[in-house]
Amino acid sequence: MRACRPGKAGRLALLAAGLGLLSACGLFASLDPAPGPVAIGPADSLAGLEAKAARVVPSERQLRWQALEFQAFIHFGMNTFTDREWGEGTEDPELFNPTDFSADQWVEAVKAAGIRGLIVTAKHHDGFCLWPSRFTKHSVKSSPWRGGKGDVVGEVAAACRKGGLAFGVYLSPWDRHEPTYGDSPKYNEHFKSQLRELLTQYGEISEVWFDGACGEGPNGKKQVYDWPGYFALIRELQPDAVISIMGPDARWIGNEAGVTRESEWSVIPVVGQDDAPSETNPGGIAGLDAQAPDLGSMARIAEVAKRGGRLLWYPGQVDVSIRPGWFYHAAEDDRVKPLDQLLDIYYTSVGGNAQLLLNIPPDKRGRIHENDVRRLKELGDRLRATFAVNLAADGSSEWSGKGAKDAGPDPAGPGSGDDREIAGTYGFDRPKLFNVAMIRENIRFGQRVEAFALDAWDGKDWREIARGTTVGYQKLLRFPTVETDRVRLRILKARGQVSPILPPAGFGLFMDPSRLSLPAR
Ligand code: FUL
Repeated sequence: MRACRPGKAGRLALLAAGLGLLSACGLFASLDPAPGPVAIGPADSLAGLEAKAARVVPSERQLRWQALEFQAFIHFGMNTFTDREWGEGTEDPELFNPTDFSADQWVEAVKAAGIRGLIVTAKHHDGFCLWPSRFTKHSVKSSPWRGGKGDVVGEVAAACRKGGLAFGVYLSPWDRHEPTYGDSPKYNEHFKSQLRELLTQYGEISEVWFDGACGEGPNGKKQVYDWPGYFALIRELQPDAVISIMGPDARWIGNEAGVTRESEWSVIPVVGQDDAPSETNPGGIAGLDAQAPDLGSMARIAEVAKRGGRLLWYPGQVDVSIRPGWFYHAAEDDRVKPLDQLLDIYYTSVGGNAQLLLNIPPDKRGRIHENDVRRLKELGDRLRATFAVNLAADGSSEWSGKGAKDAGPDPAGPGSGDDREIAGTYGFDRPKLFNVAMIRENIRFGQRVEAFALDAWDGKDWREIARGTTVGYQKLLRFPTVETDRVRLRILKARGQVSPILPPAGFGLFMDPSRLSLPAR
């Protein structure tokens, strides 16, 4: 077996520079990667649509966001003290009084799980602000906590910075306290003023999370949100911040149970040309049903093309709580999700081309409860034990078949057409024992794999140990323990070329020691 040392980064840089020059001359314009939307319409053939889908790539801010992989969601606020999930907006600020608040304890607890970012509910639907906003009295400044001088958002931002976590804010557009809510222009100004405070007073904000929930009934208040105005303000003040859910950068996975699709696509077709979110269909921008079972197959792309629309890079985020509720309830202290369930969620989200946003609600002390702290540490210990050593890192690898060159931004060419099976073979000088595999596409060049299979050499023949559909940012596979000195990854179906998937960054084999006893198949 031949050792493969492709010097990939350098070659890709040259390739990208070359294509840049060619496209500047107009020669390669149609093959450029497209960080923005790509229009699709009824005139596009299936092959044309496939080539377009292969060109769609993430923005730099989406790339950074995806690499966070696993973030903490922190629901903390008035509901923590009233034992509710949705406040009415009439709660007395006197009730907000954490007795032993520690943002450093939150950061330490979530870092133990391997979490890389944190998003705090700066304002939930009840309108109570965790920072001393100048635009309402309904905030920490009217509470007894720290004599009305406290600022939860400020302390959490500082603790995240100190602890090396990305810091994001959840700001509920629906506000049950604010009197201007429903007087659309006035509330929009109010909301933008609050956004401006959050975006200018707390350093770098990595993500702004806009919740789509609104419980106003048919006789309730009707607020027409100025989404373009909100987005423009965020882009102006924090250009690197990802706008999630009711925003253009990351979509809701479609449920709050931690479930991803078998085929999770980041290249998503949406009907129409409007980035503003749909209020009748919360969870993403207009033209997308975030809960639909199929968001990105070629059949779905063709269906949207018939009506006219766009292809977007719009990756999924999985928000799920470690307990039944989003906010802390003492009655749920014994209902922290078991480790195995959290691991399943981790493997299917972080390992299923999505980002995991795990909610951990601090208690009335303002600390993460001991039971949750313990579970987070167990989760982190297990992940660290599994992923400490990439067993494929010291092997040799060979990438063969029609796509056996860096695909770059060109989706056509070798590897395209009907016969496009390509394979990577990874060999080791001695047998390895493993039960987890990692596969990654280089998403800078888009998401292209539609089906793959993983084989192990049993001494006489190849034996399939796993198969799947999409890969995207990362696919993690679990299977009974295998011992072999050779594995093979076959790409069975792809939208054009696929860059070689090489260890250690693109391909990995790992051993989860707690599952060592599972028999080899
Ligand atoms: C929902 C909200 O209504 C819940 O209270 C929670 O914040 C969840 C993350 O989103 O839409």
